[in-house]
Parts: sequence; C-alpha cells; structure tokens
Amino acid sequence: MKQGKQRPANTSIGTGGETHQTAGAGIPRLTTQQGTPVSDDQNSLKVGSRGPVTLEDIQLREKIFHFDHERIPERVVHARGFGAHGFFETYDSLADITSADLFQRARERTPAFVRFSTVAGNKGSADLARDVRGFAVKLYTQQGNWDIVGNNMPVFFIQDAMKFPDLIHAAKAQPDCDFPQAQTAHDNFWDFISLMPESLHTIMWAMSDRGIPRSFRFMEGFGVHTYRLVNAEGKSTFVKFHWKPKLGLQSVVWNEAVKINGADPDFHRRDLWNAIKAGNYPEWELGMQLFDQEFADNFAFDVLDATKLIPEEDLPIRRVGRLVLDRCVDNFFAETEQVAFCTANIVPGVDFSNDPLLQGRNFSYLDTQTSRLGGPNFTHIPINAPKCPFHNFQQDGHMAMHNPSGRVNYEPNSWEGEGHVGEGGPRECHETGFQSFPAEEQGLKSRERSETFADHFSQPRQFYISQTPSEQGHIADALIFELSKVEKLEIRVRLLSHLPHIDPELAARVAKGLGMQGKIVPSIPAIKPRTDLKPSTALSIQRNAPNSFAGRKVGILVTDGTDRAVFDSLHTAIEAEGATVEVIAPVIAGATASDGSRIEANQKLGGGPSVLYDAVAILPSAAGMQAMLRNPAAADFVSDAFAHLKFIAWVDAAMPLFEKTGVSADMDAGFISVATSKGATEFVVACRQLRLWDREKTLQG
Ligand code: HDE
Repeated sequence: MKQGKQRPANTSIGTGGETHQTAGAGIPRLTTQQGTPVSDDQNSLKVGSRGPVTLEDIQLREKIFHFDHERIPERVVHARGFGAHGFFETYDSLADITSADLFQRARERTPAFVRFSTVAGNKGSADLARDVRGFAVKLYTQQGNWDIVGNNMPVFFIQDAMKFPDLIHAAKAQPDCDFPQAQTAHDNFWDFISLMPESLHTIMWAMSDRGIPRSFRFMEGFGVHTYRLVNAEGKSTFVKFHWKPKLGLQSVVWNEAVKINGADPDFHRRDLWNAIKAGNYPEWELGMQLFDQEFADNFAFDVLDATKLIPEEDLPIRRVGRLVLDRCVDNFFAETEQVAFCTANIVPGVDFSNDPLLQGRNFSYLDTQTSRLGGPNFTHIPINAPKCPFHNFQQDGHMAMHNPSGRVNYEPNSWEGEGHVGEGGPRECHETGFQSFPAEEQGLKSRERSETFADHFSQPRQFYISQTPSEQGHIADALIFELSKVEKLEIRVRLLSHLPHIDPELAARVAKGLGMQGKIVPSIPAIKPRTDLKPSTALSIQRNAPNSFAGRKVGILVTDGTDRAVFDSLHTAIEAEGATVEVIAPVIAGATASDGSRIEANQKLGGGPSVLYDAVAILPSAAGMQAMLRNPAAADFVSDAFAHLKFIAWVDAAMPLFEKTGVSADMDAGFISVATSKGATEFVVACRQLRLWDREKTLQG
C-alpha cells in the first residue's frame, strides 16, 4: 500500500498559509496521555486522504475521549465563581483567645485561596445578577486547612439547614422550563420568601445595593454563623468573622447592573484578574466580634440564629490581620473549579457553635464534593491538599494519589517505627491534636425551632433605618422591580403584607410602585417586632464611603484631534490617585491626537459603554465630535453616565453631544471641565465621592 504523504515540518497547514511550529529546542513535544510523541495533530488516520477513519487511530480516540469528559457537575449553588491566591498575615498574637497556629505569632503569613461567587446562576451566568455573593477563604495553616466559607452579607435566608434545598429550588430556574437564569425576580422565589418571613432580613440585604457590588474588591465578607475560638487552656470565646475591604465598599446601580450584564458578563472576574495582574493586590482585614456567654445571654437575639447579626455599635470589631490576593490562578479548572470548601475544615483553636444552619452545612459540603469531584480523594487535588504534613490510613478510591506506603494501614498496630514511612505509621497526638470544645448539651430529642428565633422583623427594620434615603429608595425600587415580575397576585399581596412590620413607609412606597395601594393587610408576626433598635451606621454603604477613588476606573472617550495635553494631564491625575484608565475611541486602532501622536484605544465606541467605568471623560476634538454625533453609542455613553450618577469630565468640544443627549455641563456638580490641569485634579477629587448621589433627586423629578 502506498505510504501516505507526510507533511514536512514548518509547512502551511491552513488555507491562510500560516507557519506551523513543531517541537524543537525549548518547545516541548506534544505527546499522548501515555507520553508517546505525536507526529501529526491535524489529521485523523484515514484509509487514503479521502477514505474512512480507522478505529486504530488511538490518538484521535484518546483526544476525543478525554474531551468528552472535560465537564464535571457544576456546584449546585455558587456555580459561577472566580478565585485567586494570596496570603493572610496576623497582626498580633491572639494566643490569649485561640490556640489556632496561624494566630500565635505576629506577622505570620499563611497561604490562602479565595473564591468569590454568585449563588443562584449557572456557571455561565452573568456577574451582575442581583444576588448574594460567596466569599470563601481557604487558609492553608500549619495545623491543617481552615475554610471560612462566608458570604458578602452577614445574615442568611433561613434558620435551619432543613430548608436549604427548598430555598435553592425556589431561587434557581423553574424545573419545567429551566428559566429564569440567575434571577430572583420570579414567582417561585417570592412565593417561598413570602411564606418564610425569617428570610426577610437577608431579603433586605439582597434588595439593597449589597446585591449588586461593583467589584469583589469592594465587598465585605462575613462568616455569618457564630463560631468559637478556644485557647490553650480550653477557654472558649464566641466569634463572628468579618472581612473589611481596604478599598472600601461600592456598588453599582440597578439599571447599570442590567447593562453591564450585556456589555461584559465577566465584569467581576475580569476586574479581579486585571487588578491582580497589574499588581494592585486587593486586601481585606479580618475582623472579629468576640463575645462570651454572658454577652450572648444578654443580646437581644439568639446568637445561634443565622438570620441575625450583632451590630458593630453593640460589639466592636477587632481587626486581627490582613488578607492579600496577589496571584491569579494558572488554570481556572484546576484551581477555581476544583477547589472544595468545607465549613467542617477547622483547625485546633477553632470550633463550631450549635447554629443549626452551620451544623447542616458541615454535612453538606463534604458530601457535595463527592458528587462534584467524583470520589473521596478530592483532598489529593493540589488546590485542596494541605500545605502542612498530613498522614492517615485512609486509602484507595477513585484517583488515589497519596496512598500510605508500607505494610500497615490500620491502627492500633504493634509495628515499631515513627512517621508515615516508619513501619507503624502515624499515631494520634493527645496533646496537640484537635479537641472539640466540651460544651455541655442537654435536651429532649425533637424537631422544633427555638422560640428565641421567632423575631423576623426587628432586624430587617434596623437594617432599613440604617440606610441613607438614597439607599432606602434603592431597596424600595428593587422590591418593586422584583415583585413586578411576579405574575401571581396572591404572592405579591402576601409579600406586601410583611413590609409594614419593617417600615410602614417602605410598605406604602412598594405598594404604590406596584399600583397596589390599599391592598396591604399586615401579616401576623410570631412575636411583636421591636421598634427600639437604633440605626447602625456600619450597615450603610454610602455612610461608609472610602473617600478615595483608588482602585476605580475612568473611561476616556477620545477622537482624532483630541487635545494631547488635556488627555495627558487627566491621565496623570487619575493614575496618581491609584485609579486606572481605559480609552474608548471610534475605532479600536486608536486616535491621532492634536499633536500628531497616537492615543492607543482599549475599546471601540459601543464596545466600551460607560457602564464599565466608575467615571468618564469626554475629550473629543470639534471635528471628531461631528462624526461621533451620528453614532448612537456616543449618546448612550453620556446619558448612561449621567443616569448612573457618574462624574463626567468634559472639554468644550463635548457640548454638541451633551445637547443631543439632553444634558448640559452646568446641570450639577458632577460635570467638571478638564480643559486645564487644575480641572483634572478637581475631577479626581470629586470622583472620591464615587457617585453624585444628589443627582438622583433631579432624575426622580
Ligand atoms: Fe453554602 N453550599 N450552604 N452557604 N456555600 C455550597 O458546597 C449549603 C450557606 C457558601 O466557592 C455547596 O462546594 C447548605 C451559608 C459559599 O466553592 C453546598 C447551607 C453560607 C459556597 C452548600 C448553606 C454559604 C457555598 C455547593 C444551609 C454563607 C461556595 C458547592 C445549611 C455563610 C464555595 C459546594 C465555593 C457552596 C450547602 C448555606 C456560603 C451544596 C446545606 C449560610 C461561599 O455544599
């Protein structure tokens, strides 16, 4: 039989005449999974160049077989996520409070991996869904892995793990039609919520701006449950964990979120990736609210109830260390997808409370990894393996990578020797091993909800009255938006019936927004809501603005003829503040500035709408403006920036666009002329407010 024609190295393989590289000095050989070198990765093995493909083509079969199995089940919740590596650094020793190894020595650094996520959407859903965000931290301590699997809200929808599958079923897509995707604005969700008033506190958080964060970097994180810290003497202190972002809090507005989802569904992951790649490492401080049994006994609510928080004003937060994310993953699947968090991963010096939600989670996370990662050996995957020595007699199973060596795989045994490779294998350590806190427990075995969990309205009310009027307006608008998507009238009515217990004005406003005035018949609360809880400033984003524009991004719109000096002074002022710039031009090839120099573009007009930026600058030339006026994307750029309360830097040539858009540069303090370098500084200083909240009043007429 005639030998098939072999393709010589470095020849053209496509129709475009591209040069194809082959293995050689410095370029590794392509091999099969078995290590056999591959000579041709372009063509399957055929009988003649136009004949049938042979079953003997082991290379093709291996490649396709492996591809067929690339997907693993996505997480049943928190499917869409994004992770990064970093470290945690302890400020001072906390030995008086906990024996946890990572807190013993000041300035001790512990490697960390963090995965942020949305909850309801599938793996491919958009980043700006209104949703709770996951904030899961894995700390690779010298005494084992400790996972703080938290959220960006300090409370949860339900009080008992028994209701979790129901909550998630109701929130995710309907089982018959498989939509809506990554939305809570639908009947099933609000049906469940309206029947479960315990969820209303978290609903208030989710409907607030916390549900649409601007960046993972600008979010708080919370451990939610009460945990225990235990010191070397065995003394227990209760603790609630907080992560405080160094760059401060920031969210987007709803109309912006909706548009970001179209313009860049990867907005949050791209933001984190770019910040870390640019060396702008995001940082959070770990805060602890520490309290004893006496505080717990006197606190207005049960500290085991995950629908309640402890206001910072009642119990200050002690900042004990910092978390820095300084390395992107090398491979998304290997690290972010395969990372397996588990609330049960704790270390000596940390322990659980009896929060029934936490107790349920301790079962769930271990269990879910088995179906997601395919067996009991997911701890052997590098991202999940401890970075301290670990030895035990667990063996075999799918994909076992660290089977114990030697003859002994049981304990007790009478074989001599020490350590993993010693004949006797590892031994327990009574002194330093994990010991559960010997809490005294008693009670009748029963399925009942503690009466101390019965107040469902006082803290939602406290949250609401702690917000600025603008933030309260956002909560009302979000409720109106979501409930307007609910088709069944009874569900809307039922949900409305709870709102007067949170705030009568909120109830009236939402009813009006739905056109359902006079339809509210207040529900009957299990116990009378309290109205004496004081507002907590810490619960508002706007009241805790960072007064800095660092870490934010400005979109500068340029055309041919843009004044180079104006562009440069603005660029310099923005970067001096620690913010970044993206240039938007009519074409991606960029623009030729007034002095003939090139201005490189990051986005083409239309591909980089203003929703992607924290503030914008409109710096066209007069001629460039004339051409741009014909492009509807230019008008959208301005009108959205205005509607989303952004600061807008401008030069005179921008006027015709303002006119076309129906705005004018003297409308409010958000328009800042940057024709002079003084203007550039003024603009950046103004941007420290992040948004011109006052403009909302103009917009609302
Ligand atoms: Fe989760 N949750 N959860 N959860 N959760 C999961 O574990 C579960 C809860 C949280 O980036 C799952 O590995 C139950 C509260 C985060 O990989 C699963 C209950 C909080 C992540 C699971 C809760 C969270 C998860 C799905 C009620 C905030 C993503 C995939 C008893 C304190 C972790 C997985 C990551 C993931 C169960 C409630 C946070 C099924 C049963 C409360 C951040 O095990």
